[in-house]
Amino acid sequence: MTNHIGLFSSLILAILTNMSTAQIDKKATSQTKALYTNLFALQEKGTMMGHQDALAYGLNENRTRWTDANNRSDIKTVTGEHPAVVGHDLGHLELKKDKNLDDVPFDKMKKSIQTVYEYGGINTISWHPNNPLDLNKTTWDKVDNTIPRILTDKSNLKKYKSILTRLAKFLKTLKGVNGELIPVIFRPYHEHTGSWFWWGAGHCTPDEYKEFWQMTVDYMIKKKKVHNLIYAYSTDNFKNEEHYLERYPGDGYVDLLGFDTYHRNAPISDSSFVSNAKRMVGTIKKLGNEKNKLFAITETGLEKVTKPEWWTKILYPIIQESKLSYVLVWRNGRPDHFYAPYKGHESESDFIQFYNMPGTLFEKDVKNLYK
Ligand code: BMA
Repeated sequence: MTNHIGLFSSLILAILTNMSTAQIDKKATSQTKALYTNLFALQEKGTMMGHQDALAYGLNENRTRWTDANNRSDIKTVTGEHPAVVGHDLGHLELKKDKNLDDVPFDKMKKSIQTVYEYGGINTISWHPNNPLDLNKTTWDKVDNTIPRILTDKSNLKKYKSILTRLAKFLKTLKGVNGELIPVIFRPYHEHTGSWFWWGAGHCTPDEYKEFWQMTVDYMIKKKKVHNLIYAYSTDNFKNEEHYLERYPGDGYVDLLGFDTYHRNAPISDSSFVSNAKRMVGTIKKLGNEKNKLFAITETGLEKVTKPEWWTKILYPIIQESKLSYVLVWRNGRPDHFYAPYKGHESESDFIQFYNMPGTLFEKDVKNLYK
């Protein structure tokens, strides 16, 4: 009898330990661990709104760009609140440039990251790096076999690791007012089910992609001792669960399951976009529950938001009661390339309705995630 009880309690303990240590970086800082845990609780409250480069630049009412403001975001101008999640991109950090690939100075990016952290929001970082083996080639240069060449050749591996060293250095400079590291959802090598980046499906095998991801994460955590990251795996559109997991590096290497999906050819595609997105949300939700992982729509949007009711008629049905942690729309880069409303845009009032709908979370809904 005692033996049975002993066995039973050690089994329970094993399950609980496994659950509480599901976060892949066992040495994550206390704020990063708190964020990870609190994100699961927040799933019950709703889905956070995210916007790429929200505080870096945007569009004025007359459609000119603003770039020089402090504590401004187009979503705040429209609703009174910043988005709960703000995306940033580290492309060109590997080139030792002062500005990223979209002209955001890295110093300014750091300040935005601090601002978001201070108001209680979440920062997520993607990375569109040039080719590590030929830095003159952009992220979109479709060079085959970069990944196997890094994995199998010592001098190539060295080149790659020198870039990771730079990355680690940057991530370790992200600090709050008390000197603590700011947690970040890090989302490298995204949209890898497509072939438009050098790490894409057409340019390496699934095993190579997995090994590359694992090596990268191990290097960041074990060698560089970067402990403020939550790791997001994010495909592009996918056909089914098998396709989603084809290049999945394993539960020990991923904290959050995501995917990117863009609404193109509206309005003809409206209903197929919604049904496809719902199907994919269903898949990551199922996997998230099975694997005890967070899940989110890591990028989406309709360029120029050409459908004034996009927020309540297209996006809301996709995220409603989904338990998605967040949904992030892409950047307000130019008058012909923007994904969130700005003051005076024709989808503005619909966005305000979306903001007021149950379960959409903005700046003021995300307090105390780091404790
Ligand atoms: C793309 C476009 C590009 C940009 C890139 C990285 O979707 O917005 O203009 O350079 O993302 O942010």
